[in-house]
Amino acid sequence: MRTDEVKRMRILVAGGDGFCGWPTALHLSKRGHEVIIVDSLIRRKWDEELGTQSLTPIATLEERVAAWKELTGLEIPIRIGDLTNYEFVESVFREFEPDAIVHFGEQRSAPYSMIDREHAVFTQVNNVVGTLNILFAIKAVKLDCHLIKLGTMGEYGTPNIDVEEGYIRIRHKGREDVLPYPKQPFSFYHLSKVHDSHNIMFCCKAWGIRATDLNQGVVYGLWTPETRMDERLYNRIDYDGVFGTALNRFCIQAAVGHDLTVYGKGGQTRGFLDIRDTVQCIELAALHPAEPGEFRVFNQFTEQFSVLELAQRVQRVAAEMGLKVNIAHLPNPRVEKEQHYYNAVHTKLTDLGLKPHLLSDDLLRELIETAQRYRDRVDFKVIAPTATWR
Ligand code: NAD
Ligand code: USQ
Repeated sequence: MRTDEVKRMRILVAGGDGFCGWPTALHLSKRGHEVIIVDSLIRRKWDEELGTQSLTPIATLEERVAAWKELTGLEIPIRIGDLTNYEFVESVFREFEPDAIVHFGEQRSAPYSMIDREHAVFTQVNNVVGTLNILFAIKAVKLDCHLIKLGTMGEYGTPNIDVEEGYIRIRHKGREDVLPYPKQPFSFYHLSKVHDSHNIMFCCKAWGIRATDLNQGVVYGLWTPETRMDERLYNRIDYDGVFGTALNRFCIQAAVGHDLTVYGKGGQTRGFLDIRDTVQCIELAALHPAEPGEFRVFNQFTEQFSVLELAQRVQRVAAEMGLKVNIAHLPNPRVEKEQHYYNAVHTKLTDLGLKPHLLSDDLLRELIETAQRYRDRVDFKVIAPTATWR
């Protein structure tokens, strides 16, 4: 589809101040959609709680959207509020009447959810109640609004058979059915996504809601064409032991001379994707909505890697840049398989037209260079993992 042929939609981006939500909101706005951001700004408070900050300096949400307007003439209204407050969610729905809601607005760190009972309960209440409120607001205000929900590949765990896209055909005692793929999530956070999936599936069946569950892999990278336009549009990138994710952490560690923190053997294999593909996938899902009553599941990642493979690749690229980097095998703070079979299907987004940005040495080099530029903002004390699963 050419840019000038794109259907203009009203899209509500919940969690639009976060790592995936901010670049997505800008991309959708640039592509001509009418975008509104809803966020409670709680992610910025978790940084304060954990004594950390984004590697890159980030402007306030108000400064971000003002800069966007100044640079492009495009307006992105913002509404600050908590998705667990139903009156707030319904009022935003009544005001904006979205064609689609992209729901990024959850607590997304597995380690954060494993800190203690309080953080586990908070994560599940925040995520499950927020999603339920969105489902009820869709039912009350605009039943044909397409819910595009960020799920996670971690809902499936690492079974010893191929992971299918949401559903699996099972033959049992001479009968056959297509059933939701079995879930073996890795943490209380990943469990919250499973609970969400079940609630959404039920509402699709009961009320005829249309929904797409995007089981996203680990996102890496930082820059999109829009976020690099101006310092006030910079995206956040996490490197700490609670919110930082594997590949981004390794690049930042390489830049500041910290050993690469591989947990255990490092054979843990996951699906990964570039942040530029996250924004592309969201737009593809929005332009091709699920049918009324359909609970559609896409596996949103582009390549599989083991953690050790990624650490070795970062080590090689860093060496080419003249940086000597060691790989440390830390005792694994998590309970997970460190060597296992993994093969996950991911064809549905490609069928819709996804043109993936596969992992390149150039991207790793650029991430390492970005981290070198902001090395003064890196606090070595927050790099080690602190939350344990046991
Ligand atoms: P993030 O923490 O950077 O952003 C989430 C945003 O949601 C934050 O701005 C936060 O303030 C907001 N938020 C959280 N709870 C809220 C609430 N109750 N009300 C209003 N706003 C709330 O996370 P991210 O990395 O951008 O992830 C976005 C989504 O994508 C999450 O649902 C996450 O589970 C999913 N996801 C992320 C990754 C990844 O690697 N980052 C991978 C797979 C899936
Ligand atoms: N790991 C290391 N060293 C590190 C960090 C992580 O070895 O320094 C390992 C972990 O043990 C795990 C794997 O790398 O085996 C992935 O961990 P991660 O922290 O990069 O990602 P994860 O906890 O799975 O969570 C992230 C996002 C989450 C999203 C998920 C997608 O924070 O929101 O849902 O990726 S997925 O992994 O597909 O479930």
